[in-house]
Amino acid sequence: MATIEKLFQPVQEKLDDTGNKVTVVGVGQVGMAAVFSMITQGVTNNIAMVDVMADKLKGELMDLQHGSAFMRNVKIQASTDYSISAGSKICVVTAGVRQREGESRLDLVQRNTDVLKIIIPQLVKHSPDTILIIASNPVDILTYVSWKLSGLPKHRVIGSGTNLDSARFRYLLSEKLGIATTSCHGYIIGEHGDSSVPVWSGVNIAGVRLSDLNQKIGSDSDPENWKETHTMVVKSAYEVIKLKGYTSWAIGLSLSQLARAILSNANSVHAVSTYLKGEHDINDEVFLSLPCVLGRSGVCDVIRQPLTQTERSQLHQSADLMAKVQAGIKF
Ligand code: 6V0
Repeated sequence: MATIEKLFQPVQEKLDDTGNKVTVVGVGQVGMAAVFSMITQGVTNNIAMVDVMADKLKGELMDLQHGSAFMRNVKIQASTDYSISAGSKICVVTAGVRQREGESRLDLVQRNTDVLKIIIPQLVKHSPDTILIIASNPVDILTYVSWKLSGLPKHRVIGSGTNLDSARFRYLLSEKLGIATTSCHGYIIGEHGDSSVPVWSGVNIAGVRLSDLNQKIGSDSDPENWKETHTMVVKSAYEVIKLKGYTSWAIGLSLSQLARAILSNANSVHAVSTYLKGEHDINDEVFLSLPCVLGRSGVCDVIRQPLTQTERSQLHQSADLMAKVQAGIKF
């Protein structure tokens, strides 16, 4: 009798499904930061990683598996073959080319659309019930592209959007005010990146709206120049890229937070890129960020956030830009 047979008295076949499987496509800086955040924060214990680089995949897989004893019973798989993604509740897409120093996110559109043409049909084929979370840039446009390519209902295709911008904003507010980031409430909506819109009218600490204390907050005529905080958010990705070559930890944590909201059916509110037609009188089929309620089925509600005239027109400008860029995409 073999050792294994001596050890086990079989009772029934083990099930493969943990109920919380997540596939991450792209094991670059962003993908690996997302994987590491999700498995160390206990968001999932079943990760599949897909990339085109077989050696990199194997190296990352082995390195993570060697950490198994320090994790919570995580099953990790990696392959260039999408069949390992089968049965994923969430597929996070971080594959693609990233911004070079000085390159705008919009410059990446066609290059990354071509990458998605390969990836999205494979993911949907193996996990028809999945929810897609797109992180690849330009994220709002690529979320639209993924929605088109996937054929999934709009509530199941989500872009990481301004969840990261909002986190950066809250951190910078916290530095200015000397209190914890988690106690600074505020949302950046619209386009992830250069034309994002800070909703100053809603920024508050314990319900105290800063716009009630400073009516000019966020405007050019504000003598305290709070607008600078948002300018720093916009510049921050470029600065990090200049300093370390890429951004990873914050976006990895942001993706992990979104995955947790969905897998745990949290109904928590996050600024994510979602189908915008019909919201705030936007008539184009574009994806931009608004605060959304996220649960097991994806986006459940969009929060009807009151916007000032300026915030509204900034959102419309972004929507116009998205529609214009989308019109030039070759599918
Ligand atoms: P990276 O480190 O170059 O990793 C990209 C990975 O994608 C590599 O491992 C590639 O091999 C892989 N890849 C390329 N083509 C394919 C394909 N056809 N199939 C499978 N895998 C493929 O880039 P990094 O991880 O730094 O960035 C990835 C993407 O995330 C870029 O588009 C960034 O611009 C974007 N980011 C988005 C952020 C957000 O807030 N949404 C934040 C940071 C970066």
